[in-house]
Amino acid sequence: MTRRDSLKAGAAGLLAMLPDWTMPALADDEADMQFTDIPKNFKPGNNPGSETRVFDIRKIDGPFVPKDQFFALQHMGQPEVDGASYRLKLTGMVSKAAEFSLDDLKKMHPVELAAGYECSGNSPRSVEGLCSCGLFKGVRLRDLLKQAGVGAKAREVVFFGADRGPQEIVFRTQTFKLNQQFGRSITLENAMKPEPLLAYALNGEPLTRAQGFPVRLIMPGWYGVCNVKWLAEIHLQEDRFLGNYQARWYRSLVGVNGTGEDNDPATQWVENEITRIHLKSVIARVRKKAGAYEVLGFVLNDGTPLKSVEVSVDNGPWRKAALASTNTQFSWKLFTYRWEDATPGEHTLVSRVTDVEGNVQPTAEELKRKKTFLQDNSQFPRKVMIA
Ligand SMILES: Nc1nc2c(c(=O)[nH]1)N[C@H]1C(S)=C(S)[C@@H](COP(=O)(O)O)O[C@H]1N2
Ligand SMILES: [Mo]
Repeated sequence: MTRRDSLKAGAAGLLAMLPDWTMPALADDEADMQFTDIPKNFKPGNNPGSETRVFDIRKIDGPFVPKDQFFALQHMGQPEVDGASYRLKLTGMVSKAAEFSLDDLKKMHPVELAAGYECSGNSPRSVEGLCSCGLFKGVRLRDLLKQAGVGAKAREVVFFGADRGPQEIVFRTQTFKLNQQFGRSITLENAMKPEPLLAYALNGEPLTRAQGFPVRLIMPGWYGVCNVKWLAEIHLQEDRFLGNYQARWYRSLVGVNGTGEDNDPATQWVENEITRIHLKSVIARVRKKAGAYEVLGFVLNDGTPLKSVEVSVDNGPWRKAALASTNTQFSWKLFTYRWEDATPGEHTLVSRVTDVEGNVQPTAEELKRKKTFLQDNSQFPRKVMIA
């Protein structure tokens, strides 16, 4: 099932979401205000018959999303991998081909890292629910590579999942449909940075099957597709890897310069890989609290420090939101805005984030030059009813 098919299956109304989602208890004078912009067919949570799980961002309750609410997405189903016989293979341009059992990995120096990420297809269409933040534990990718010894010619590190299925391979006028493993790659330079993690635990527990048991890659600050689940093999090579989910299915097509019209000779059409998360903020919840309304949201980005998050009410001036003290470089960054003068009725709220390098979250209008729907980091105006 493709990601879009599974979203469609969810939208088709495969029964209701499971009712056992824990809601944090609210104090007597607290209440969550209703969003009036949520599509009627929006079904977060576990939909029977679908392995896709959309996180309900109204339920954010702290820095980490519990494992049974953590969003889940994959292209070819969730393979069941046996932890006892599991071996992570290192192949290609390594000094010596190596295999690591789960115990081997757990004996190596462990690292804990908070990582928030989203699917590059996350957007208002799914009420921005294809994202989560968790505390991952594992070993540094570079520790493993150093242990195996990187060959002098190696430039590219390819990650294969245990999941496989038919993939379309287009060559000029021919289309082949062949059985392929899920694969993604990064450069050796990125692989040797301290961040990439081979994770075996989330929020203090072993990964679940949905999360890529027993081991997955976590690329902090990168889009979800880079975080290869059910990691089976790491292959080192000299040339670029051009697998379907690296080079074709996941890419952006954006017009730069000129007018951006299809036939404008001054516009260049640029195709890029999907790698680092584009700066985004989202309003997730509005809660009546202590005589005012608390607007809560999150930011996802590539780890660049933030300059500001601002909120505008009914097209009014931008006002500064406060960033939570629990935020870390690669976590999602929670923010709150204290809305003092809310009046009964429907209002439009929107947030905008700016980082220290001067990147500003664009409006939907400003993103119109992107032909492909991936990397929609546009400002998301929310409609909320103050009771
Ligand atoms: N092996 C494998 N890893 C995968 C995928 C996949 O289909 N197979 N899907 C990717 C995509 S598109 C996303 S958005 C993330 C989702 O991560 P999550 O399930 O932990 O939320 O997993 C990525 N890792
Ligand atoms: Mo994705």
